Amino acid sequence: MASALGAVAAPKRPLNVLFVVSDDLTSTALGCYGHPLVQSPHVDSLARNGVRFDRAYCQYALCAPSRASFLTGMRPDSTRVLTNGPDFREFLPSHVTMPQLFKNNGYQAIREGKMFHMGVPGTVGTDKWQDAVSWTHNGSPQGKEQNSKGEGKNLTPHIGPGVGMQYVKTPDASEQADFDAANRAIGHLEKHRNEPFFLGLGFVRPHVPFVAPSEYFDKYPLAKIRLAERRANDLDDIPAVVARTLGNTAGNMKMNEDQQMEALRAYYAAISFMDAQLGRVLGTLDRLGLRENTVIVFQGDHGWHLGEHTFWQKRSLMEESAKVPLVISAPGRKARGQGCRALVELVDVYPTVAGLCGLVAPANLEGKTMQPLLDDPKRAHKIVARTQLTTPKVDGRAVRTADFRYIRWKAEGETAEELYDHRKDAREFTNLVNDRRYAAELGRHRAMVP
Ligand SMILES: [Ca+2]
Repeated sequence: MASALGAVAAPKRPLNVLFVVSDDLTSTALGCYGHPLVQSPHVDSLARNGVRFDRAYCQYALCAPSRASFLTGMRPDSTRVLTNGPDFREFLPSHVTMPQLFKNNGYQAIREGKMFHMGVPGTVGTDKWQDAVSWTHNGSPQGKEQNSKGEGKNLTPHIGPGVGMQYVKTPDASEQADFDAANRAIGHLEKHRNEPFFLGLGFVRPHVPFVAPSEYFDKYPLAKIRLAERRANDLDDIPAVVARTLGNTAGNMKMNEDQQMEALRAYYAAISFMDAQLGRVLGTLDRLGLRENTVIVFQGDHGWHLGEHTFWQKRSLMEESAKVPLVISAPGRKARGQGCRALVELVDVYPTVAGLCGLVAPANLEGKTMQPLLDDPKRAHKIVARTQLTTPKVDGRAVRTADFRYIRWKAEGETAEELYDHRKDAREFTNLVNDRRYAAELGRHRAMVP
């Protein structure tokens, strides 16, 4: 009997989700995060329509463990995926993943591209690790990767595909997995526009090999590219275990400064190409009138060093490797075009997306919803963000608090520590662990590491 209260409210349309992950993308190389050169207009436009998280951290600074974590909503110690080999189902056979929760609630749960781990370039185009039970559609677009036609070079000829700093300027986009992934995503949006969907769209760029059409390289003249700020003796206070963990990605990967600038140009080109594919998908959402009914998440899987401390790529516990780009644009939320300084973790994404769509997430998730930050980005959220690198030989654990980064390494019976004061040393040049003035902060941070 609704007549006394007027018209019965129309049933609320369920919100859709567009969940986009870009592989090996660091926030430091995006326009909306302040990079002076990189052109990322579509990520930037998403940030103008939502909240840009300025202090978002991955839980593991490597692809498979990080993805297993944020897609299950569990920390790496719980998923037990600590390398690029295992499938999380070995350890969590009945856990409900983020896409699976949507599938179980009647959504089309569509995957195109790399969501769970996919070796790049080795297993691009395969379904290995993609957890078929999580999806109603499981798509793995293929790409020619380093075998694409065009002019290419490996700036690190002693290192092969997957880690080597190899690039290809290709004449067109047609052979690329990300181009095909966007085409397929557009097709899914057109087909499923009238039913609820969770569309997981995984771009493999800017992961090496840096393959992009030539026009994206042309956006970045070498004369405009700047190397990371470096300081004499910076490495003297970094524990030796760090270089061992990085392996062949330390020591500038043996690239000279000219080669490093070429590497940066190729990385930026790969970002702008990926961004253009994102733009095609966002344009389709607008064309179909789906934007007002779709939660959009854009994120990386971990950070990436661009030569800071002579390090490249990931697998460190420094700020550039732990911090990720994260932008959330959600219908009806109050904050628009704001940056959020609260500490957040990728493990928080699953409960946030589920909550925004009114779904009840599993009780054992280990993150905390960020929904309040989408209305008021100045709210507090967490006092600590955790990142780990815990292999059988090395146990590395980092905590990021409002003002500090603390890292504890245990390897071969030895313990080493790092403490950086972000109030005066955002680039983490000076390890304060032996500075007596910081004894109290050191003790406070030590107590946060299990
Ligand atoms: Ca240093």
